Amino acid sequence: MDEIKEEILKDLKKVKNLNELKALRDKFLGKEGKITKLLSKIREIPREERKEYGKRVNLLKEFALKEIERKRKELEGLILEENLKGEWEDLSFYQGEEEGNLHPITKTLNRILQIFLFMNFTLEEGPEVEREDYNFDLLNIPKEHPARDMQDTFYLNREGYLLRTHTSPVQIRTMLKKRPPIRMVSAGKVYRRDDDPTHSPMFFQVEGLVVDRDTNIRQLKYTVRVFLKLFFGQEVKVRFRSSYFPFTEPSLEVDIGCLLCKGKGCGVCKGTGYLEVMGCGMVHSRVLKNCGIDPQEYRGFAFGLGVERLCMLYYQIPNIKLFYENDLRFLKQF
Ligand code: FA5
Repeated sequence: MDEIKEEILKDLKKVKNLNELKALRDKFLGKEGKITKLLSKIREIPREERKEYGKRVNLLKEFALKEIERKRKELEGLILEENLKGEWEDLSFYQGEEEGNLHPITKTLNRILQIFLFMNFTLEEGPEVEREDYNFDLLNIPKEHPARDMQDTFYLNREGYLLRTHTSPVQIRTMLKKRPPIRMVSAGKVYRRDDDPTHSPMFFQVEGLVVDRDTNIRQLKYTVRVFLKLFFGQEVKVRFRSSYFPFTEPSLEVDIGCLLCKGKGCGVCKGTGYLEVMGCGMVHSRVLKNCGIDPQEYRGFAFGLGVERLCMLYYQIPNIKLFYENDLRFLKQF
């Protein structure tokens, strides 16, 4: 029996496929198989040895079945592997007739962020469901400010929370979290109760903030100018006008020369030759203080722009609603 055991192991090593394995099984366990023969011999064994003999042959049979089964699994695994090699599929290979493309807002947002990352700004994130104090109070927006009115802001049922009306609360979050020098941009959706051809209840903004010891207004104007030239092209005209935001002092509004009439005056720029593209200013000392930054030691500048506005100007799109209708005739043009 020990010889048969060794023979099985030796034979199994030589088996290369399932047919050979079947032949091996027949050799030992088939009708005329070596183990089958041993089993049928049991009647010839003297009665007192029969029990021990039967036990040993059955153990041998179990051993043979187990080893054959192990080999079968091994061979099937190899076969599967072989088949898979032949059936390998390139999932990145696109066979459809139409390919998708990025939404014009996504494209514009990517371009804007690429420019700022190139200019060494880091990227920060903030939530769309925002705390009221981050969206208003810490930004020095007083309780009686019209932006805080129910007519302008989407408040949530949870006390003290709203849908952020701008990306400026990310300035607060960053200043509370990090110490200067800070040089960050943030992008995302914001919400207002606005609805007309150039205003949407949901739109995208990009926010920028720089805080350091020697930050000044010339750096702000330089940064904005460089960004707009990289975005619209070197020839674009940039103009700064004084303005008002509660969180910046002084505050500026930025206009670019109308891209349609080249500054001559047309319907789009309402005859002025210029189009407003963003707001900016030096961070108000009260905002720095609210975030635990000493305004005697540090100064900051910030800016905020509407992504739809830049996209509309860049691609000359007349109505903001076109972005959200998902009409393929529109989307396929980008
Ligand atoms: C702000 O939201 C300020 N937080 C920007 C800022 C940041 C100023 C940092 C100073 C320092 P404003 O409300 O003007 O400012 O909005 C900024 C831009 O968002 C606008 O120039 C406009 O392009 C865009 N925008 C405003 N409302 C809408 C709207 N309903 N739909 C589409 N775009 C809008």
